[in-house]
Amino acid sequence: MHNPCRICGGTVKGSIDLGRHPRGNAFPRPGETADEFFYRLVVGMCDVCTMVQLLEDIPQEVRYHDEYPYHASGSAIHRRHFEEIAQGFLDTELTGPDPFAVEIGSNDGVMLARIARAGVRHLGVEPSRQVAEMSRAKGVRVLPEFFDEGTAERIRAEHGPADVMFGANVIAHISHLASVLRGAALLLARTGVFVFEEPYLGSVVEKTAFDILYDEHSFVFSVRAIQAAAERFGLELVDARPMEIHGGSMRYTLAPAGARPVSPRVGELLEKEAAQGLGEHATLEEFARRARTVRDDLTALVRDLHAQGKRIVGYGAPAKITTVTNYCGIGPDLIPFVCDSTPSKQGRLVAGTHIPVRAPEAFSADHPDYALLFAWNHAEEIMAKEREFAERGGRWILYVPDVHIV
Ligand code: JHZ
Ligand code: ZN
Repeated sequence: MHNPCRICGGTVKGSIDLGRHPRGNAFPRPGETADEFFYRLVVGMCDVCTMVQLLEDIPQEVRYHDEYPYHASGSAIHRRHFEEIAQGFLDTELTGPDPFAVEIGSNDGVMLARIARAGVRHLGVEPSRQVAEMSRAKGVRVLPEFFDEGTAERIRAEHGPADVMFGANVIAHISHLASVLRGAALLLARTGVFVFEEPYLGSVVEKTAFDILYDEHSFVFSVRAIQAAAERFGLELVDARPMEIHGGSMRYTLAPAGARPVSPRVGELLEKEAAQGLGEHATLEEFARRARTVRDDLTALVRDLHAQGKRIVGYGAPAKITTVTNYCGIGPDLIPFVCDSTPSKQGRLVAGTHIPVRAPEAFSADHPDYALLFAWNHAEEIMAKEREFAERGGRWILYVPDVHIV
């Protein structure tokens, strides 16, 4: 399978083929599963600019609909993370006269609410109605649209240039990334910055975190690919910082070309990426082999425990659960339910495998023998919350970076 690169037009060769998958965040209601949408989950790298991308593209209106179920404020650690980002902007970039901040994909307003409380001019660009309403309730101003070049032009005409543009776990979702970068170049003040953080290819490869691959992640960014993409559209990568969040992310800072000094971190990270072989097809092919091993080990373990009469339930229903359960063929016969704290996911099913999602009380009311931790990036927070489970002899099953029991 080959495709033209969405950024530079080079050739993208499909190196990781995980087979047919439904949408990661579809979470259908029982009775809504008859005509589920499936696509072929194939990921590859551009042989010119090295951008890692999905080969098949699902229309954004299908993915980010009114009931988009992911809430960015769904974990205490995430809430703190986003409040710190907002405070950081208030202390540094938003100190001039009448500053203006724009967030792409502002979700439930977890970041912008802090900026709104400080009385700073801001605008969230968020097409999914339910989360947009949640942010309005926090005093956040929202434009219910998808961000692209045209939106950027209209925002600039109405509000003037932006001192800060921000996006978290959304920029890599936008298949028209070229238009977003053109839009950023249009909307940013000469002294402004475009900061975004997204799951990092280096961490995904290092941890064999194949479950980060699903329909929403049109791209998996690296420092090298973002540097090249920025350059094409009159921007410059001036900083990159690794983050722990979401199992390993990178925060990129772009500025108008030549406007700011480039941090030495950029060069250091580029060297590290070269040493890790991130720009090579062979690295992705090796990743695909390791993903198959994880799949075989996890399936064997779950089947074996089930055959021994052990009760296993799932913990957390992140979008990732859709990839891992569909890829491994794990359904409600092996995992009768998965618990998740997000109200909009409860009472629904994991797409494709139809494992029911229930409230966390279903877990604590009747502890199983084993809990398969799908929200592995929240392990610390969840294990602390569910200490009693382990104290009573319950064991956690993890599959990142390999299958193990703790
Ligand atoms: P979590 C999200 O992916 C969505 P997901 C998105 N597509 C993206 O790009 C990536 O992030 C990077 C639950 N939970 O954060 C809440 C508990 O039940 O790993 C969530 O449903 N109890 C935008 O969906 C899920 O786990 C808890 O105590 O992979 C975690 O989802 C905690 C802490 C969480 O994101
Ligand atoms: Zn390319």
